[in-house]
Amino acid sequence: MSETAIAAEAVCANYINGAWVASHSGRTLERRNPADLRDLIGYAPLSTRGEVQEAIRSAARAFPAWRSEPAPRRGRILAHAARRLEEQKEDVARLISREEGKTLVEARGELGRAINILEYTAGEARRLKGETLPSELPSNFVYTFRQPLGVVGLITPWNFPVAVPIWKLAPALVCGNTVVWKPSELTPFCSRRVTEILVEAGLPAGVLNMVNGLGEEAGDELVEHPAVVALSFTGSDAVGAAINAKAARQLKKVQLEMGGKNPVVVLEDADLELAAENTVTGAFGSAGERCTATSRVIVVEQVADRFVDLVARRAAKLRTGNPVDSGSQVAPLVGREQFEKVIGYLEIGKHEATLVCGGEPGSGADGVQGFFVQPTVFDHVPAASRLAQEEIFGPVLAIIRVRDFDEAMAAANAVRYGLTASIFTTDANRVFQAAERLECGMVHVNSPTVGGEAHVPFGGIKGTGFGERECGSTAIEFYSELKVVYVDYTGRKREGSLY
Ligand code: UN1
Repeated sequence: MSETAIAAEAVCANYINGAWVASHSGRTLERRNPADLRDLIGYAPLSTRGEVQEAIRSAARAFPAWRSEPAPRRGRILAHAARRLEEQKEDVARLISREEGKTLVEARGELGRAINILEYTAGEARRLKGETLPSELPSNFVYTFRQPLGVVGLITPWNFPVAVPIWKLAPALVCGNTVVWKPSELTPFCSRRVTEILVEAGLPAGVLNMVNGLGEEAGDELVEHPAVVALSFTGSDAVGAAINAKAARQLKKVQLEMGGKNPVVVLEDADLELAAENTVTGAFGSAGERCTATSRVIVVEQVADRFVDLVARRAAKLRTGNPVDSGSQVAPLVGREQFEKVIGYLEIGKHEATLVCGGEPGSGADGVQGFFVQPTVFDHVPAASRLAQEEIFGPVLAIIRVRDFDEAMAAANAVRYGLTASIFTTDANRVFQAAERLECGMVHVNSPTVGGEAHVPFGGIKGTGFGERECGSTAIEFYSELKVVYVDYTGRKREGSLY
């Protein structure tokens, strides 16, 4: 279809200065249901830098009034948004499934998390606290309090098109910042819905601006524009590093949440059934398209054959298929680019390791064409191979065999990422030793590598994370500035001095 033939209403609008406005770039990206390529959803506009600048100006104008709004009132808007999202939950879950491809069950899970974040952050509005400190000086009162940063730029991915934007937007807004949000161009209809819900909940014009577009154009304008004082980004480490390098020149505050190569460590004393069950959940849930997905298993040789067998049996039973059907357990990948990348890794894996199951594209309902990949397990994966080192973001699991606990810790840490790790063991000492030694931001014991909660900080170290953690109390720290105030109430010239 030529660009001119696209009906205007099929293209998502941007939301700038309290109004839905069509992009005038004349460029769009087509979005089809990844489970059924016959289903055309619509188009994302690829907005220009000028349109992003307009959104930034709108956010800057709205800032003085929004920062003066009492925080509990800002929080109430988030509480309204939580209720709206709850009311629309089933409908939004279907939209996520259709546009991003995850199963309906997974989409409902994502929305449950988004609602929790809105509720939690609404409560945080009443707890934006500072501290009081004693001074060495007589009759001096010292206190700290938090202030907003200004206009913040948010750049979000497609794999959690509602929850991740909300976990950035909610704390940014509650702290009194105004926002320009550049969502992924692959999920424009979910982004539109998130914006609608927040706006209908009562956000004043200009406080939230949403501009669709490409990272290298619309996103880059946010990174480079001097009026944007802070950036929060979730996506690949290559893009994150580039954002940070540019933002550093203007000393912008930056928060990056990037890739993962998360291991499950299975020791000889583990409950192997439990370990296999949780490995499969972590590796193949959301088709492996989450930064916390399990992509490596590090298993001690003594139990490796038994463990691999248990995993393979479970993986072989999982069915790909239409994500809205309750019988489908493995969702399609989000789009062609991701699909081709993952298929490429299947070929790499066949050369580097031993294929245990899967290894081919999967099929949709009744042979409908979609971006399905069979859940795939490779065994005897060399620790330095590409399969063991690179983030695949698909339903592909690499099994690495080691001799003992020490070797397991070394293998777990021998990647450039550090988001999550799980350990399966019944030895309490090993649990605490592993918690200390694993180089990552989040450790799970006898449970999958995925998942988190609204009030718990989320993020990683090494090539995964930069800046404060998202969610929980650390999100408030990122989106606000701490100010220290000294009040001398002696009413006379200071006696003594401070150094
Ligand atoms: C989770 O597994 O807890 O992009 C959610 C991502 C993450 C969200 C993961 N930021 O996959």
